[in-house]
Amino acid sequence: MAIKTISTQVFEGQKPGTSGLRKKVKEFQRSGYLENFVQAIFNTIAPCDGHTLVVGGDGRFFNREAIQVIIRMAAANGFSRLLVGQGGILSTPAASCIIRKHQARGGIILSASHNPGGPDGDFGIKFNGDNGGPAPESLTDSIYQQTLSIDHYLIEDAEDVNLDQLGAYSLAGTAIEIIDPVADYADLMASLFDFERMKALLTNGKFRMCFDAMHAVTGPYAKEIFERRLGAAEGTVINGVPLEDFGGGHPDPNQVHAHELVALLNGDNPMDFGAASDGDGDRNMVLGKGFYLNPCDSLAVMAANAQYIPGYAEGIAGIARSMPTSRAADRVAKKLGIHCYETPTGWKFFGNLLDAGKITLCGEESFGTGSDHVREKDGMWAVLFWLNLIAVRNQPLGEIVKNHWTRYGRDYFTRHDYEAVNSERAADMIERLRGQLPDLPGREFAGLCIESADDFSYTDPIDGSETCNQGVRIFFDNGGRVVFRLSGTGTEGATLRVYFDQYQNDPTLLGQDPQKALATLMDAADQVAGIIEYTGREKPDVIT
Ligand code: VG1
Ligand code: CO
Repeated sequence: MAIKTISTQVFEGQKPGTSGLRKKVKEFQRSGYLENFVQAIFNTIAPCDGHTLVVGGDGRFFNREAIQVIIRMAAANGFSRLLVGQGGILSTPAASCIIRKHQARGGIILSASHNPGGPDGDFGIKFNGDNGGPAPESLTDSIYQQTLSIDHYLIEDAEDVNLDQLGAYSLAGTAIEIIDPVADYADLMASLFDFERMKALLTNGKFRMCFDAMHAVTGPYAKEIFERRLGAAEGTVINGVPLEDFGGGHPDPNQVHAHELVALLNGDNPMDFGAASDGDGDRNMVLGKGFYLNPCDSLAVMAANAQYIPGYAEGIAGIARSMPTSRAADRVAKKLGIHCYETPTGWKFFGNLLDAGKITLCGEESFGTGSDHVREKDGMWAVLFWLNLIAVRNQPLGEIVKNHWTRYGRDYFTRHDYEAVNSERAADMIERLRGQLPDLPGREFAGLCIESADDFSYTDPIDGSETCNQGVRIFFDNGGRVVFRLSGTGTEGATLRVYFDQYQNDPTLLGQDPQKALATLMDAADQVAGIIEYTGREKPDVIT
């Protein structure tokens, strides 16, 4: 075996977005494309000598090939130890857990999350640091700079490693351990939640639940935790085998894509509790009997009830939410006398706050919730939190949330996505909005008057770093808010996201359909921004 130095040429556009580098599989299959990016990571975090690296992915098409390349490159770059999930599998939160538990230098996670997989689908790669969290912008910027000047990479000339066999191998002085992807993570969950109580609920012969793993990474985790450790009936986990193309589905846990699950929680004889996760296991959708739980409400209700959960029984230090997430959590923070931070979209912005102990819980409207137990959002964790809460409060999910609204009022929220729209037109729309910002206050649209408008920027309270242009926010005099931003995870054209939220505390108006409750705000948003005109679409592609 020998280290080979391979000459390479720069690929344009290897700039990480909201969550790592995401491109079409075809792009990643270009000779040297993956290698350049991986070498750029190693150059940025050098020296690698003597360090441990965690490697795994969501099991999508190209996962195994990519892992073999990364193993050989990591060995050539001097890592002393690699921890690789069996079968190439590691959910994003499990990777975060393993990095922390084994004091690794970091981890490489292969995933395009909820984006479709398969030969014509998407692939992605992200680097997480030694705290287990996504690389901050300063690091992703350095990695990108490296990709612009790279001219060679290092790779060990060696055979493929058997990813399916647990055990230890040695490759040119690097110890390669193929590890159980689930065990450390499941143990962490057992340390946070009251498994005994949850087991009693799941085996009482009355409570019925279903977990939809959407043929993505959470299948093995859900089977171990729900069916083995918590005693739920076999078959509780559906679509539980990770498939390279997610069974042709779209592993995005929302009501549109997890329709099989939604049907089980509605209609005749609905189940009591349902949940789904995404491609890499960091998102969650939680449903009660005939009840949809909005992720913004999920964060707020969790914060208000954290004392019921063993891992959080001593109280929470603070909360953070991404800017477009509704302000429901802010109300809970106020009542608890703790701070609620507002960060840009993307989990990487929570890392410093978590590391500094400023926050315990954090969340995003995009089906992401998590805590200081790892440094990623965590789908299974969120589902277990809810199950634990239901077991302790002995109330159905819908009732817990409705009680919360009665106490705090309800922040109606919805997000409209316009996918694969013309990139230039979408950019023009946002540019025009930015240009209008100073003139918007005082103007009226659809009968609502604008109070203030800005483009969100954030100064990290821990390291002082600044992040600008994170979304146009428009605040109306009725308390409503509309946010416009372009996605940083899409791979085709542009995806425009429009977020609406509005507070309501009239007890007779807490049970409306959000699409109706927010209808006037939607009219106003279209009038201000010209959504229909710029996108050429009459209505959004996805509503969450
Ligand atoms: C989206 C979500 C964002 C989330 C990100 C990564 O980003 O809006 O809240 O953090 O995906 O989640 P964007 O830039 O497309 O809006 V995941 O589960 O795809 O890693
Ligand atoms: Co994800």
